[in-house]
Amino acid sequence: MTRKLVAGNWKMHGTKADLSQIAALATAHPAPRIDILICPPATLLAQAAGLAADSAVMIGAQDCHAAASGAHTGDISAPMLADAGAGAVILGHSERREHHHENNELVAEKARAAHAAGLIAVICLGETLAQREAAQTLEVIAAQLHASVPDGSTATNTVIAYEPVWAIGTGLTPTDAQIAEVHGLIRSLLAERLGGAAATALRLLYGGSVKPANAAGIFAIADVDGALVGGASLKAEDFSPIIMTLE
Ligand code: G2H
Repeated sequence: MTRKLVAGNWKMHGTKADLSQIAALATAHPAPRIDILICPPATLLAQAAGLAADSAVMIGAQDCHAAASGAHTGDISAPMLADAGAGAVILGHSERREHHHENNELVAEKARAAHAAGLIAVICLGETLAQREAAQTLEVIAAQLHASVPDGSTATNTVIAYEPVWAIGTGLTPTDAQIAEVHGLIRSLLAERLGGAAATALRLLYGGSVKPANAAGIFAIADVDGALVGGASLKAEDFSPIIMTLE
């Protein structure tokens, strides 16, 4: 059976003092039965990776450029992230789609770059509240999946995170049925694209206001293989109970 994955997205939070949270997680979960990923800001990547080396905690990044190198002031490439010790990179998060105008095609290019650098691409999909209210959720997710996930994606190099935009950082979560419906759609579309075995093995995470109090319920939903956690990943005392729900 595929190992579940609990991933933490620190977003633009954290300074060197917060590296102690990663050390605490590594100590608290020396041999977890699931995979644990923490994605701190790029400034902390190398130090975090050094701290987490020889532990069960994988370190990842929150974005990468699609090119391997070049005149791109302020950007960081996938090979640079790998060089800093990252094993994964979050791509197409709704905050980047909205505030950095990233579209599906750019997300796919970045995912190709991540794969080429040996990184796991954690590709985010999600509908806005307006799209859900207009009953467009399934078509939006299908279109995002089709165009954001590049050929060459496998269960080993790719994770899909379903994050309804209206549930991010708001405290709102969809109903179990709403999550199951979207995850089921993603699984069946992946089966058409990659074949049944790969689609079954590829991890589908739910993200959006996951916290210790709702984690067990979310993990019990069909086709949910873990979570992408924002606010509740910043402190080991919050993140650890979410991990323990699956251990
Ligand atoms: C969604 C999630 C992590 P939060 O963005 O990617 O954040 O758990 O704070 O809603």
